[in-house]
Amino acid sequence: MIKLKTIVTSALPYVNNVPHLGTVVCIISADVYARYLRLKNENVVFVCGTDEHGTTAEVKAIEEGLTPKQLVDKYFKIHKELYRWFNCEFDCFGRTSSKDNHEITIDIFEKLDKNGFIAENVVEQFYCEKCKKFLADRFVEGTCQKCGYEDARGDQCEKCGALLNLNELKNPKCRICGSKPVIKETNHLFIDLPKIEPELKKWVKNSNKNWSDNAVQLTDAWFKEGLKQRCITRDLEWGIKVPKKGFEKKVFYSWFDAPIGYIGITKECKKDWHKLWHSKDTRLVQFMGKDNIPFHTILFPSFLIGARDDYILVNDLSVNEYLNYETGKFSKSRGEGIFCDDAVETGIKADVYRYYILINRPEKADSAFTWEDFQQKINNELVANLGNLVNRTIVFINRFYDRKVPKGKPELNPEKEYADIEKLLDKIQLKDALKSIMAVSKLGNQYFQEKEPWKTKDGNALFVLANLVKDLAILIEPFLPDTSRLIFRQLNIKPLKWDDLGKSSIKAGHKINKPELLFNKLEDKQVKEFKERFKGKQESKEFLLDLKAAKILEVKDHPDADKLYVLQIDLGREKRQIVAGIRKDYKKEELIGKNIVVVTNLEPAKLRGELSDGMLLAGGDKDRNVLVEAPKSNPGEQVIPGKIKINSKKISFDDFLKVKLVVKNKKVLADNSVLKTDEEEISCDVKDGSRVG
Ligand code: B3M
Ligand code: ZN
Repeated sequence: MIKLKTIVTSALPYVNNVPHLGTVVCIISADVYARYLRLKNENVVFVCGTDEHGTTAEVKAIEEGLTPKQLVDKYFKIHKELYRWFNCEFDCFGRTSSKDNHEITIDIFEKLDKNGFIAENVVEQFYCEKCKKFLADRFVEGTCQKCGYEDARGDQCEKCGALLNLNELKNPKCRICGSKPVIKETNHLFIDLPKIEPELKKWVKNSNKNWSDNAVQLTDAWFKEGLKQRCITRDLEWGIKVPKKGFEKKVFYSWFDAPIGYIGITKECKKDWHKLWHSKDTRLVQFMGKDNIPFHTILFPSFLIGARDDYILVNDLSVNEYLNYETGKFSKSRGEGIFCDDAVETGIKADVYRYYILINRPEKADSAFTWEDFQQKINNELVANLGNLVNRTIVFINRFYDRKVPKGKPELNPEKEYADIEKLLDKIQLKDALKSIMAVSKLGNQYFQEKEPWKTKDGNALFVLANLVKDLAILIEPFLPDTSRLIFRQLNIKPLKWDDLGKSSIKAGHKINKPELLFNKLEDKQVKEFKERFKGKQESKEFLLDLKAAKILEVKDHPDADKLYVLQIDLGREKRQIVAGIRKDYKKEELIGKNIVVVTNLEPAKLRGELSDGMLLAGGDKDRNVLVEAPKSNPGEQVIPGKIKINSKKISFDDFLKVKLVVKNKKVLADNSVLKTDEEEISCDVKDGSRVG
């Protein structure tokens, strides 16, 4: 008999930020399910990774002064490490920017094209004449005509949610250079969904699927509206180049190569990837957040159907709603909410976060992380129920029976409960399954109260309880893997499998280990402290200056001013000319090749006829200006004081003067925080208290 294989995927997170707790809901859910299948000795490949293309990465790269490649490398590492901390056990964790994914994306595109499912259309688009490029989605900003919000992006207004057409964005501005773009025509490629629609509809109707309600409803709604052609190309540099004549300057829309990334990532790590993705004995189970539904039920299946290459299509689809923070949304720029790196720093165990996320798993509606609720769930459920049962069972066998499990006969027979939990897990109803497991633990505690072994030293009861604790260690493994290991260690047996549920695996005379606490209570004091720590800067004071590290490339004397130099500098993504009054302080040769710090968002000005597009920072002694230097930082790297939001809009010189930059212990401070890049703290070799400007 051929054994069924299951590919479990979790939506690939964008890789432009540190993930927050809401981001891991989907990944942890997929992890629970994959672990459950492994526990049943099923053949499973759990695939996840990072979604690295698209405007989000390119825009963030500009903000951080990195190239897109540097940016995704940086965040890929962060994501990977954090998910490992959360005990997510991937079989493959890869990246959509990998060579394998490039190849498969191009292959699927060429097949779609050959089969007549790619259309070419002319569209109107913003074009920046200064940057000489078409501005994709987030590269244009302006005022939303619908609600008046001033920071709306080219494709969508974040405030009112409206999808914006070109003419609905007032005062459009190029996000790179700030100038006003023009509207120009350009050709784009579209996937011809109306042509694939009949086959797609048939598949949706006929195949045997287990989709959550929200997925079924949304997909129906799309069909009711009627499918339209959708653009799959973008004018960006970062992405998978479109292999078609006339489109050399374009890349694929990230939602084209991202779902194909599941296949690309499998190829990165599994030799038999092709068979896995083509065999009728493979079941595909996909986890995602609600905004990803149509990409997984309409678009991705259409790419695969249209390629006519016998790829498997999704069977089960599990969609979660959002997890918010306290009364609002997580926001890194406001410092609001608990992000995954913060979670690590709290010293609270990964399993405890997993428990909270899963017992509150937003399945039918959004839910919110609140510290009070977190505390309650830890103290009343983990500590008082599961932790307590395991602990007192181990303690009393240690105390009364010299660690040896006493003789006994099974008495509690929770077979029905176990069967129900299995059914729930098979249907991917993770929250209910976890609740039922906690109910089994509660049953154990009630039994304990009835038998009173602390008084009676009832050996039979302790035998029964030891085996129940063993069952709980099995049941809880997919949800709380560290806890499961810790229970098995105290029982002094190897981790068991799903099949061992209900068996009296722990025999009389077996010697167990000493007790260890599974969970710690969360105290009021801690709750107060964490709430304060993660409440965010509500007034959201942003740092006015956009400071970047820069390398001096060229120095010339100013033709009309004997105190000034005209410098050409490298800012990573761009070169600029600035004028600086440091001629009496430095020789030209001393300056060339130096890494300095430059204010990059000043309005450009002419100084005695020479353009100065930025200003270098120097600290002032009475008789000498000393450059602020960043020797270890790459040109273009952002220089910031602490964890603060950067303003990228242009400012006037008067605005600049509002920011107080001073030197203390040879370090440059803004608002009492040391300026830094990822590489170093910024210093200036002048005496304490000197102003920098
Ligand atoms: N990166 C969207 C998101 O993180 C997107 C998912 C891709 S799954 C192929 O919400
Ligand atoms: Zn521009």
